[in-house]
Amino acid sequence: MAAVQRWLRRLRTPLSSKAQKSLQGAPFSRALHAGPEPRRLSIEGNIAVGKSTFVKLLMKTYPEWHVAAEPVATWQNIQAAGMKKDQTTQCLGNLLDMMYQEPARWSYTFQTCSFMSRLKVQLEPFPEKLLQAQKPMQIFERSVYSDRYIFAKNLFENGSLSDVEWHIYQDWNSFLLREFANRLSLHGIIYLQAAPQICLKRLYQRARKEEKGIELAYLEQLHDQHEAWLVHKSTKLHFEALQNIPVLVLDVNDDFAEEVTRQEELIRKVDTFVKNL
Ligand code: UDP
Ligand code: D5M
Ligand code: MG
Repeated sequence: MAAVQRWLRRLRTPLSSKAQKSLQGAPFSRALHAGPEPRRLSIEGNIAVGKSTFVKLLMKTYPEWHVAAEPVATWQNIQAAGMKKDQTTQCLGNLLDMMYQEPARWSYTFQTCSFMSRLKVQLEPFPEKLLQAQKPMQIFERSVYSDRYIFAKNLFENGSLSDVEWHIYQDWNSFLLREFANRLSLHGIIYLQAAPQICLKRLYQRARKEEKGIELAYLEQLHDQHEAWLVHKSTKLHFEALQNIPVLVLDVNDDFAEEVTRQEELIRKVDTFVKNL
């Protein structure tokens, strides 16, 4: 009984303010990590421009870097909640397909899902190789910021999100981005830039079945959103930390997937860019 009372007393004793400060917002893995804080770099660009191909090239070049891949498979296969691990999982639907089939019905739902799934992937504990790295680097394949300032913004502007949905979205999105800023905000952005026609050609080549109805006009809208945010800097942003992030623009109109010389050229630019982050 005395032991239980001692334990309860200890639980009620407030932490020293120093201890509280050091724990606030610190993920478990970071609390154990004494080295430099990882730099967070997002790879941005239009649909099918070559982000996943480029991320593979980065991994080959910098195996010590850690990638948070875009969780497309999660969107293609929405699982019933509350299933135990050993139970056969039940697919409730392909939300990526549903959004492209009926944008006005599913775009808002898609934004909640894409945001949450990116958050989960990007907040995962750091793997050992990152904790050991001299200059740890986390690569995000797209970010919670492009969700908002490219896709959600565009879906609102083209009428797929209503005024009410856009307002509610921005409200929770701003709140959560502020809450998680110390683990999500970016130190740099690599923008893979190519003409929408080139992206459409690559999109057809990739032949993801959900995307077969995508038209050039949609890729042009997304291209303009990227240019406004990352090149002309005319997009209104709501987070101070997002205002002055260094952006490396890489022209990938020419094929790099199979071109070693082109890949070397791109990696040289990445190397210089990350040295200064
Ligand atoms: N691709 C290509 N040349 C390039 C880059 C990509 O032919 O220089 C092809 C790639 O093999 C794939 C398609 O374009 O079939 C889309 O690339 P990825 O999936 O990497 O694009 P993402 O949508 O991730 O940006
Ligand atoms: O594939 C990602 C696919 O998912 C592509 O069809 C765009 C779509 N996507 C990604 N994020 C969003 C948001 N936030 N809203 C709507 N659609 C989205 P990629 O490999 O990038 O071509
Ligand atoms: Mg991809």
